[in-house]
Amino acid sequence: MLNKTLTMAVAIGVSVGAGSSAWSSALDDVMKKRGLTQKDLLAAAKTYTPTGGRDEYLAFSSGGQSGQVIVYGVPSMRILKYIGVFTPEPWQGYGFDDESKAVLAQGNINGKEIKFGDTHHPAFSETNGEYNGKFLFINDKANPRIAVIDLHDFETKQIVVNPHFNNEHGGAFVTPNTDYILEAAQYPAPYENEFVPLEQFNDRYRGGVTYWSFDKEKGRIDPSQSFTVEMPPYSQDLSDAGKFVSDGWSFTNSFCSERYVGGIEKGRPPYEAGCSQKDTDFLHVVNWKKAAELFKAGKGKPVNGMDVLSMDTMVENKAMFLIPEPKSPHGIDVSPDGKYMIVSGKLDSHAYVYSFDKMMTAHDAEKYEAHDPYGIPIVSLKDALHKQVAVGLGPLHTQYDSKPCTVFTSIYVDSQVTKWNYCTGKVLDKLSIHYNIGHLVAMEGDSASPDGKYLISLNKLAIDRFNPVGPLHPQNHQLIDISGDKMELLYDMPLPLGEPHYVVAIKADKLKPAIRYKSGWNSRTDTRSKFKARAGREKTVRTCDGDNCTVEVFGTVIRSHITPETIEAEVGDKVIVHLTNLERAEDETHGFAINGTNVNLSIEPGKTASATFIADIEGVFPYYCTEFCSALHLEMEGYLLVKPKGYKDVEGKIVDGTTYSKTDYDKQVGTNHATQDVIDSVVKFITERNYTDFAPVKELVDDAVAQLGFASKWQKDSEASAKSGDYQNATLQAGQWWQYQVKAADIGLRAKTYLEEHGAVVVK
Ligand code: CUK
Ligand code: CUA
Repeated sequence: MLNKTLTMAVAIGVSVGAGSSAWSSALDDVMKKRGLTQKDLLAAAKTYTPTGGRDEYLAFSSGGQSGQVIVYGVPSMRILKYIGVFTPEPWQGYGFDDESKAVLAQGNINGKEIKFGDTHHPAFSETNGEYNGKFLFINDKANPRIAVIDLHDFETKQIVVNPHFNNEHGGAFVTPNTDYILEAAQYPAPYENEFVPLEQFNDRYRGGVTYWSFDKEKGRIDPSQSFTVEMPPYSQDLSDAGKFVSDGWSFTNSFCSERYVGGIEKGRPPYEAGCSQKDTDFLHVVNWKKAAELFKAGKGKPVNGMDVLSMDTMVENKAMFLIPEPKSPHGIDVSPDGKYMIVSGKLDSHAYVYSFDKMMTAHDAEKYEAHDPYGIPIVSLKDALHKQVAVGLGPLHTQYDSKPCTVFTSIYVDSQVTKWNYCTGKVLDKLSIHYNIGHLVAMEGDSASPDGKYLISLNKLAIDRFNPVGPLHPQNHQLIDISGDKMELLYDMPLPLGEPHYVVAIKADKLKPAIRYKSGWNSRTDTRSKFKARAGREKTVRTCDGDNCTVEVFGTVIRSHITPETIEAEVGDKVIVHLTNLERAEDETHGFAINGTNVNLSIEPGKTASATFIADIEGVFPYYCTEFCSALHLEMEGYLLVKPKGYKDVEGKIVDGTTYSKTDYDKQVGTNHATQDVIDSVVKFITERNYTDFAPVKELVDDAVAQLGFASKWQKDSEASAKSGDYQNATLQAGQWWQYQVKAADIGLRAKTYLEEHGAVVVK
């Protein structure tokens, strides 16, 4: 088989080489044929990642309306994973296995299953303001929720529903040591779950920020230690937490501080007009450390099971004040040293740089210009402002460079990125992007020590950048080189999965994802599964309580079979299938799918996953492995037999479609011995070399040894059958013996190739 493949490859190679459209090996020629310039080649060289190469950064993008997270590498811009978060993701079995259905069910609202999410802002867990690579948090704007993703396996572990808000936008933002995850409301609504007429908007509708307490030991949000700070019914928008000098404070901006209520159908001018009349809105400055103390001292009032700190309590304790900010502000981004906060107004052409020092001087001296209608003191813009810089029309978000005082601001209306200096207020460079940039992300660009290097522009419109695929266009993420004085556009990447808003990018070597699970692992709760099965101990149990019967399967999967190979039930039975993947080998995931049942599992090495369904119609339902895991993957199959109620099994036994004689047996055994010779030669090649110096090879060798162990078990069985003259079983058992040899050979060859490519040396 190997030879055949080789011959084919050579044949293809020859025909390509001989064709008239062949690429020349001369670079000039390729450039000419593809119409590329020197500049293009340089850009390509900066992003191109050769086969087997790795990226320096991993970017985690919100998946917008898909409710997911998209992971891609930088600078290659290769997509590596979609993480199912608020919505089912079939490839990962997320929302299909019982274990992940339980995670999604945590996100039910008023008992109702919510089928989508609108993810906006991912945030890494931090230690002293630095990304620590342990967790990722992301919000759902449509249904105010926050999810916790463990970066150990890139799976969603928890979803919490905000008990006070009916909508949110300003999540998820973390405090510098991940004590709290911030989630700010967007469209004001009453906290209580009841109807309150719009006429009572000013009195009863509220905004706010929820501070979700994160239990770092457990890796989960602890709602019992979380609280909400009540805010006026302005539309709170994004937030950021202070760090270093400003640690303990958080900043949340808002629009529509006009508190305008639309109603175009009743002749009122629309929200759009009413929410943009004033020249300024408000930045909310909150002392969250103080708020946490107040909460712990019992100063909150429970609403829907979680405490709220009222505006009065916050003001009395000097824990909250406001500062005017430019018209319809959007992003707020705290500088790496925590000294400055940059805010941009969508309807202004300036970025505003606030000085933490200045605002605190005014606040400490109680030097306020006024109070808002809710009694919250207002520090004047003048008393808090460090600089106001004209950056372009419609500035939104800002990211920090590794160079001091240098930032990049997205300019939505002008479709540009502006690079500027927030210490001096000088604009340094502008770059056109395509088109209408929203957020932007620099490498570790919102941490305490940004890396610079690359910037990605997350554009709202792609228009003409890609081959047309119908009226709905992909999003366009543009990679920009920011290592020099001038920004240089390198690459366009289409992202076809919802509208990503924000992306965070982390140095890849900070992540240490697992290769396999501990055996029998429930990955969604990170505990040993009660339903773990061991090889040889698989069982199926049918129990009845009156007329209600349950068939429960404790099975296993391993190349290339599912145990059990037959599941029998009667119509109406509840069927629960638990499968444990016995593999230890890297990337040996098995799937499990059954016709007409929505059963679809992804079972990575070590994992135990379960599916529960009602066998509601009688019939024959093949099941199979959905991952092409081995040469005999297609044979990784079985039958669910759903019999009529009270069905009596037919007499007789299964008649084999083909019968085998001693000749067949001898032929199979001959093949097996020849195969063993190949294996022996590979084993010799490996063991003569310093293979133990190569961790991946050691793992492959362990796997191969396990396969050979199975082979010798079947060899013994087949020899015993032959001895008793049962050539039918002897031949089939010899076939199974050979299957394991083939797996061992396959793994051995992979190890051999690895050693050849990585310069292993002969040691004996
Ligand atoms: S938002 Cu979309 S561009 Cu939801 Cu952070 Cu600013
Ligand atoms: Cu397991 Cu295919």
